[in-house]
Amino acid sequence: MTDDHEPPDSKLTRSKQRWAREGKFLTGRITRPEEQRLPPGQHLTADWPVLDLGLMPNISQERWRLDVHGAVERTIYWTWQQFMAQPQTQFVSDIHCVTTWSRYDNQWKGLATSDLLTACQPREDARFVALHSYDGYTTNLPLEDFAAEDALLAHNWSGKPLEQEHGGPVRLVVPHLYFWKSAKWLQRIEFLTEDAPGFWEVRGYHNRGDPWAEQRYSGD
Ligand SMILES: Nc1nc2c(c(=O)[nH]1)N[C@H]1C(S)=C(S)[C@@H](COP(=O)(O)O)O[C@H]1N2
Ligand SMILES: [Mo]
Repeated sequence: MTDDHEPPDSKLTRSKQRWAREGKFLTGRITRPEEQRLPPGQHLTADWPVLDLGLMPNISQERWRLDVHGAVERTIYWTWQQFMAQPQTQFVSDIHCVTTWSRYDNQWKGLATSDLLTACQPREDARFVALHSYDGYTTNLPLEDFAAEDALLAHNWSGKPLEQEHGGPVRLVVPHLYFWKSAKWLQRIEFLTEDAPGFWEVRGYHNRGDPWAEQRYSGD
C-alpha cells in the first residue's frame, strides 16, 4: 500500500518546525514595548564597535572545536562540520554594551542554546554555565539566562560568516544581558552546580548584567 502523505520527518516538516521557531520569536514574547527598547543610560550606534582583550585569536574552521562538559548527561566535542550539522536558527536582536552603546536589529544565525541543551542534557543539579574562549576570556551565566529563547551560538551575522574581530568562527549571543556575557571565539561550555565568576565579573563588573536594571558594576 502506498502512502501519499509526507512522512513526519520530511524536509518540509523540518522547515515548518524551523519557521515556527523563528516565528515564535518574531511574534515577540521577548520583544519589549518600543519605549522600553533602549535600556537606561544607553545610546544608539549604527556601526559595530570591536571590544575585547586585544588578543584576537585566529582560529580556522579546521582547527576550531567546541567542547561541552561538566554537569551534563552527554559531553560534546564537535568539529566545525559536526557543529554546522546541528539545527540552524535565525534571530534578530539588539546589542547592549556596558560601555553605553547599543546596536539594533542584528541578524544572527547559528545553533540556538535551547538546541544545544537538547543535545547535551544538563544534569538536574546544573545551575550555571561558564564560557571559555580561545583568547583565555571567561564569563559566567545562570543556566536560565543561557537558555533564553533568543540566545544562540552564532556563526553568521547579516548573512555573512561572523568576522574574526567579532568572535568568528563562533560566538555566544545572549541579547537580554550586557554584551560582555556574549563570549567571542567560543571554545568550551562548562555546566556547573556552583557559580564561577568570569574575567570581568571578578574585576568589578556585575555578576548578572541586566541592562534594563542597569546592572553594570558589582555594587549596582
Ligand atoms: N573571547 C572574548 N569574548 C568577549 C570579549 C573578550 O575580550 N574576549 N569581550 C566582551 C566584551 S566586554 C564585549 S563589549 C563584547 C564585544 O563584542 P564585539 O567586539 O563583537 O562588539 O564581546 C565580549 N566577548
Ligand atoms: Mo564590553
